Amino acid sequence: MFIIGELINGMYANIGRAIREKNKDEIKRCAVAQISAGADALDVNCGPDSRNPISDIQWLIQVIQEVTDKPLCIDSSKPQVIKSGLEVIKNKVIINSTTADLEKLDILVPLAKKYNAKLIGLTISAKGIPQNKDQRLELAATIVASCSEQGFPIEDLYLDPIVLPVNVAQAQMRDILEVINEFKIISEPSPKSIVGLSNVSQGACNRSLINRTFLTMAIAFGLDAAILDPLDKDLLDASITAELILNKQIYCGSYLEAYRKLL
Ligand code: THG
Repeated sequence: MFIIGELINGMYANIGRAIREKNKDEIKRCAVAQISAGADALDVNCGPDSRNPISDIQWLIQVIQEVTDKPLCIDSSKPQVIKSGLEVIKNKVIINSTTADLEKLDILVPLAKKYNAKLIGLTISAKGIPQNKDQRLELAATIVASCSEQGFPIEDLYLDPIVLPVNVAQAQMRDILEVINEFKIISEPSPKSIVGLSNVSQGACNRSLINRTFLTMAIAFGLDAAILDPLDKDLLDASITAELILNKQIYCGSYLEAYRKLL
């Protein structure tokens, strides 16, 4: 499982404040803590309240690059913000994200090619969030087709079914899990899959339990990557154990410690 730490997001009060006050230490602490806990990459999102996302994203990326050379996942719905982030990137990069809208695909796929970036494609369009599996697959196919036409390598594309909160979209959870598996048969080579895990428990109680149960199930359906809270130790333990059960890790008495040493 490729783990992208979600905590550098202006949606969190401490990060929102650090961005406003240009408090580098708070951002650096958050970056190092997530990587020490096992994150393979870090999501970077200015949050909905940033008044200057174009300069804030550059500041965040530059500060984070002072403490790590892990890949950064530039998270914005605005292509200009992603473009601005790419201008200062030194680490490997994941573009988060394009939708299935052609206006976005025509800007973001060439940018991903230019910067040798991986690309996250949300199965969503200007028409809104799909309500069933067929609509999700149709949008996924649109994204895959655009990437192929523009010569972007499909194995660098991560399709995201958009995880909805279980307390408002309970009836869609099974579709979301099943489509993760079905993304793989859209093309050869297969696109990869990713979810924003914490969405599933927004507004619910027992958040950590809901997150790790969903993650375990999604791993069984072939999930490749997740944006999640790497400081949730039970969550990472569940992820490692799910991979053990699927025979992706070798069992030994202290497999959790052994696997963590490899992180
Ligand atoms: N797919 C992709 N990218 C994404 C998402 C996705 N990026 C953003 C988001 N979804 C993933 N990141 C988060 C980060 C935090 C939370 C959920 C998803 C979260 N935050 C608390 C809340 O809203 O309750 C905030 C708590 C606080 O304020 O302290 O749950 O799906 N590609």
